[in-house]
Amino acid sequence: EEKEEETCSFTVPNYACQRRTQLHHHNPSLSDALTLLAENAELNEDDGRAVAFRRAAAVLKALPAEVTSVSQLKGLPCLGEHSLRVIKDVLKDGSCSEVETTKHSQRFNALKVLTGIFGVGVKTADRWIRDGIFNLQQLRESQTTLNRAQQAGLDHYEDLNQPVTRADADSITEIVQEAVSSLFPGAQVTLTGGFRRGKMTGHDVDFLLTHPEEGREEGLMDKVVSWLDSQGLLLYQKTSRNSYLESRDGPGRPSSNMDRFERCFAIFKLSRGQTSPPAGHQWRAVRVDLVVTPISQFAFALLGWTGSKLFERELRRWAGHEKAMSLSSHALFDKTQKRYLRASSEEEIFTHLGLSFIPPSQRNA
Ligand code: TTP
Ligand code: MN
Ligand code: MN
Ligand code: MN
Repeated sequence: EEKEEETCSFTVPNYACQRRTQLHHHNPSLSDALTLLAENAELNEDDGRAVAFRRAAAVLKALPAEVTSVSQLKGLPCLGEHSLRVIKDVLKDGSCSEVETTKHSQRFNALKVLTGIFGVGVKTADRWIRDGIFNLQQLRESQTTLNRAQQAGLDHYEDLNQPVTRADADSITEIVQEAVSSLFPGAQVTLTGGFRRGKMTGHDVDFLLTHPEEGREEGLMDKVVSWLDSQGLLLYQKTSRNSYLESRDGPGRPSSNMDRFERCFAIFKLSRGQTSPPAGHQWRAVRVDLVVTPISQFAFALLGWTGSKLFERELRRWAGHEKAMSLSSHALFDKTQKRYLRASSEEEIFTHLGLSFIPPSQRNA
């Protein structure tokens, strides 16, 4: 018989962008279980289900104490029937059969390995699986044609699936900083992504480049990339130019969360001294994202590129549903006033949105 537990119930606001979510929290086993199911849904292109699990995981990350009984969760937002069932199982048995089955399924593991190759998305991975390719060896032995990105991804698979450390990120920051300040005096380099949120490891290193005088950022990317290349620091790079002005959807109506800045997806070659390469190696490969923004859009780009991905999604949902505004990494449009709201800092954007400022280290939803 169940004894009436002493229930201290939690309260949590609805949107992740209203909450402070630290990297370390009290419910990792619950959030891990839900995150795995979210990942599986993403790998199967079930975005609705993926977001539902991500939101549920984020609520658990925001709780001020460890959950010991589902009764404590009564009234909390974003916890659907399915998520609650998973939580109940993990609380009772320490694991959930759906999670365990997924974790060990051939399809999940094949999708994980194949999409773990830089340049390979879920559609490609799914097609390969249907052709009987489940792992790297089978891919290498098959006659599959790879594009340049995928070939680089496969060549550097081991390195790129090793976590990038904070020391690596600092080392790359120095390199990029040196390149930018010698080529473009006055231009600024800002570390974004997970490292700006205080993560100790990441899958890549993300940078925003800008110049304090509007327009002076033009040409920055080409120069920096050419210099890096001439120094033998690039194993791969693909630069896309800024398509913001010509885009038909416009800043107020972004068609997706992909932005239109000039950007470079790169694979850096870090030598000993710049990193600790694996035993017996002289260097290691590291993924780096470089993004150039005009200073007028910098605050929006910084907010958009700091993440987490769920935090970003929730900011846009809040803007749209609660404020009749449209937020992108370029701008904030007020649909009621029919005008763009300017901002030169993240704090101003939160103010425009009617939200308390959440610092980067507390955006780990
Ligand atoms: P990521 O580098 O994918 O994620 P991360 O830095 O949070 O985590 P990791 O340690 O695994 O690298 O993306 C960083 C942020 O950039 C994320 O919030 C989403 C945002 N972003 C865009 O705004 N536009 C884009 O086109 C891409 C690819 C990312
Ligand atoms: Mn990143
Ligand atoms: Mn990532
Ligand atoms: Mn990135």
